Amino acid sequence: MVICVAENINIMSKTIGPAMKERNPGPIQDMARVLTENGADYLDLNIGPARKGGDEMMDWLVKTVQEVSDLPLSLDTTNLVAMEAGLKANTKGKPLMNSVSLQPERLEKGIPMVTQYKADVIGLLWGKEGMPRDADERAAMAVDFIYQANEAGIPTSDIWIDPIATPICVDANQVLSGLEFMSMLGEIVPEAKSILGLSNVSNGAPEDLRPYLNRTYMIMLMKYGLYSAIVDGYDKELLSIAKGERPEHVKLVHDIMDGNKPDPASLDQKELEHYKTTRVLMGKVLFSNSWLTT
Ligand code: THG
Repeated sequence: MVICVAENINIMSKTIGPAMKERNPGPIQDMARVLTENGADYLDLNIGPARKGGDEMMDWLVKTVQEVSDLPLSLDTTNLVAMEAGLKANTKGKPLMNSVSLQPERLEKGIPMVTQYKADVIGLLWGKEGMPRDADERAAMAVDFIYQANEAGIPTSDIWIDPIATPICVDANQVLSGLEFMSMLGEIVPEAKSILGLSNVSNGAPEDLRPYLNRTYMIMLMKYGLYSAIVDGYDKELLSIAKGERPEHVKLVHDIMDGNKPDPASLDQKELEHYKTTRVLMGKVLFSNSWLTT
């Protein structure tokens, strides 16, 4: 089972963005209802950087969503004033702070909020020098984050480490490095939780093909105990996989990762899609927008 954080309530969306700015609850509450029905475990409320008035926006958004859904919330903003407003407005379950990075000023302000509001926190592996370059750097940063959070009294089980997923069309090596990191985290700090934005991986790929990358990558990460993922809450197939309802596809992908090559002629359409996508994500086949058809 993978905990699913629905990413759809975000300011970049063509319908939700204007509704947030106009404080129009209708489209947001409609979406929150559907995501809840679809089986999301958390709702991510993403207001972006929201430099001005982010606190008012987050306060309004939390209250608006809580009127129609009992799901716990993931408060997604880099503006810590807006983050605190969301934490104050929250009345449903334990909120998830998305996120606190390793940048010193963010840690300094973000960490005390975690304990004050009894929240969970996403430890975003982004430091002084930006993004980690490989799995070893990610592991070192994860240990550093957990150590500093523990020092402040936050138990490791409240920390969800996010190694930051990058688009496969930008750098296929980073996709592999995310997998390698996930296997390392389970060995170094088994009590720490993990989270990853799956849609980042397919960013830039044709819209109708993105779900294939998201789903197969999630299955690959599940091999190493992925705890949660930020997902498209309208992708019902992906939610089914996360809930453990596609064991045969999970087994197929994990077998391929173990080096067992299935006979492509024996696979049905869906299995073939997983097979081809696994090979692309493993770096065995170069990614191109026609990876499913060639
Ligand atoms: N880690 C953490 N938080 C995150 C991310 C992460 N928050 C933001 C992002 N990554 C996850 N959220 C989204 C939200 C939308 C999309 C991708 C990731 C997306 N939207 C479509 C697009 O841009 O084409 C459609 C937008 C719409 O709704 O109209 O792809 O990695 N901790």
